[in-house]
Amino acid sequence: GNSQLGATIVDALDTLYIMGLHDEFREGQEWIDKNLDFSVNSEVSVFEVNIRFIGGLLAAYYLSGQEVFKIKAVQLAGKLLPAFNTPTGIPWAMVNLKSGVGRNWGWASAGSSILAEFGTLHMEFVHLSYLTGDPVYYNKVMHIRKLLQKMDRPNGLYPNYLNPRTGRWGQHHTSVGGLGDSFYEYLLKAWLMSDKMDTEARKMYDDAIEAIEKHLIRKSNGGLTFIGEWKNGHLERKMGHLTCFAGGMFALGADGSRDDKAGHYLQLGAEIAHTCHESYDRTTLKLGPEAFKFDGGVEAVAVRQNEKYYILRPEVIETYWYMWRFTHDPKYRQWGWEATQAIDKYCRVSGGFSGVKDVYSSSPTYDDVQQSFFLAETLKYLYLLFSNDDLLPLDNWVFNTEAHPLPVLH
Ligand code: DMJ
Repeated sequence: GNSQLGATIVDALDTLYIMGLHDEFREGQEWIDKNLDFSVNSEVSVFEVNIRFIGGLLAAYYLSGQEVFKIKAVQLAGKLLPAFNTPTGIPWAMVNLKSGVGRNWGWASAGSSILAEFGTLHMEFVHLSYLTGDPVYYNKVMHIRKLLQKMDRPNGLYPNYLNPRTGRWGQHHTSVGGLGDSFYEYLLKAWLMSDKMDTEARKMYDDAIEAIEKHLIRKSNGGLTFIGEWKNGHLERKMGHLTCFAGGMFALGADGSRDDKAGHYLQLGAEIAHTCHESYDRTTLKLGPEAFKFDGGVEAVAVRQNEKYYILRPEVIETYWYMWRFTHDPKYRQWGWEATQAIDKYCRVSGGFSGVKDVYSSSPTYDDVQQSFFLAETLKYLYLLFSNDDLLPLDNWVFNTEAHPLPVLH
């Protein structure tokens, strides 16, 4: 949005808390108490506000017990509710926080909402209903789920686009990276967060992953397992940095998988982690590109200039951390340390950290942006990778897609 909403402060709060930086945490809390105000005439992304602000505030509340975070999260959620006023109940991508008017991105297929956006509200909204006793949030996300369950899926795959007016799919594109990613993640995490009671979510996850494995996951000539993008019946042999989170997801979902294929999914997670590590290792800066190909002799390397950037994204480190938790193979700490050193060497600037425009260039230029997920996710996952397993054990905590830990609801 165009307002000063303090995304970095909110997104970083729980990282500060987990790292024991309590003075900085208190400063953040004070700022939020005095300045965080959602009655602004600003159009925001429902998804981004949910995962970064509501997720960040809820995690800060659960970790610290400070009421102000809960109050602000609930106020903000109220401002997002008008986005659900569509003919189908599938929310608009954007909403004006003051007027409540919603709309979709101009670039999305046939006026559609995006799967990874309307499908990444479940964890936070279930917690909002739990904390307030008001079922309105729960009902909104369960309505989305029911609607999705009723729809036909081409080849068993969920397309990235769904029109909120007609309830019909847009283009038949499927991705485990951008536009699709966290929808699959939240199916699995809805089950985990419910203490494994929400078996409907687990079934949807298992069905989706089976179709993805069949149609999107391949091995390159050089033996690298990759997840491609499905475009109208054709597989594009390209994988995004965003897709690399799936290694961790497969490992997290291994336990409880259908037909007891736990070993298979842990192995798949390890293969994705390896491929994503290769995408880092094959660059000059040892930082991964935004997207990389497996085509015509090219393996795990970006081809187009506009896919060579690294914007401090967390997904590869996230997967290293999950793989570390489940296997304790020291290579994951080694790979995490390589990434840490590269970030410190090439992304550190006087005012913080910056994205770089070309990971294959020995003299990189900066994009001059420190994304809020750098503090929320990248540094948190690195910190956890080098911490003991009893810091936020996965039996008790489920991380939202922005790495904000929410407790399992027993
Ligand atoms: C984050 O905001 C979240 O992880 C989201 O699910 C995907 N993109 C960014 C980080 O790359």
